[in-house]
Amino acid sequence: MKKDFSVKSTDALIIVDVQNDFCSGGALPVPDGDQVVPVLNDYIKIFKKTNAPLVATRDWHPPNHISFKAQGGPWPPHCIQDTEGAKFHSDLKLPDAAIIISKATDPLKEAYSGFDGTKLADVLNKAGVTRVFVGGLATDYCVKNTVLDARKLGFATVLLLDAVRGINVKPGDVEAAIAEMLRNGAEQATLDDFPETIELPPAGDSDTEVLAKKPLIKVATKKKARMRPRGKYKRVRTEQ
Ligand code: VGL
Ligand code: ZN
Repeated sequence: MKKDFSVKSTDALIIVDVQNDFCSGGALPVPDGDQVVPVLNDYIKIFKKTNAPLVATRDWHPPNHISFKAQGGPWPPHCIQDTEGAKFHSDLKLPDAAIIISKATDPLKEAYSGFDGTKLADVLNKAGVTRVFVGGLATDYCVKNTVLDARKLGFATVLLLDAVRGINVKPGDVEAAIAEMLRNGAEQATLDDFPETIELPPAGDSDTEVLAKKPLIKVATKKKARMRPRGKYKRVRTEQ
């Protein structure tokens, strides 16, 4: 059955860690991490039409964080508070009203989930949110842990498959992460599951600009056709 994820005011969009250090040229680049930016900008447009809260999480480490190699952790230093690498990708069109959640700020504690040690659950509950849509970086770390916590906390949870990319430290990690999220009750969606997509004005990137003179409906159709081959994501079968 065709899915229909009409956005309601009880929904929230959670954009996970779309920061310079996780994008090309950054300290811990996620392969093709930048590719989530235009897709997330489309989701942002959809969510701005409702009064649904829009949350952006950020990895916000002190310089001596336990996850860094010098402290015995697995990662190179990344997303250090108030550095260029910790800033959101400059093309991400975060609205002024976006709620920024900083996480993994305790030097002695790793925190991959946006809910871990933050006020995120409180913020969502106070806003009356019952369903969250999650995209960003990285599928196999912070996206996965944020989605699993959202499920544990009782939120209906939708993984935005075209707006996530993963690290794949081991081949298959991303696929396993997606399977684990779905097994725990997350649903999956892509832009074409949103009825609002058809009304979106063309995105600002170069190939859609060429198409901008044609009718809007054509732009939406063309965009959809191009998204599947370009993305590395793969649909995972679930029981219908
Ligand atoms: C992340 C590795 C280390 C993430 C954060 O945002 O997924 N991954 N710190
Ligand atoms: Zn980190």
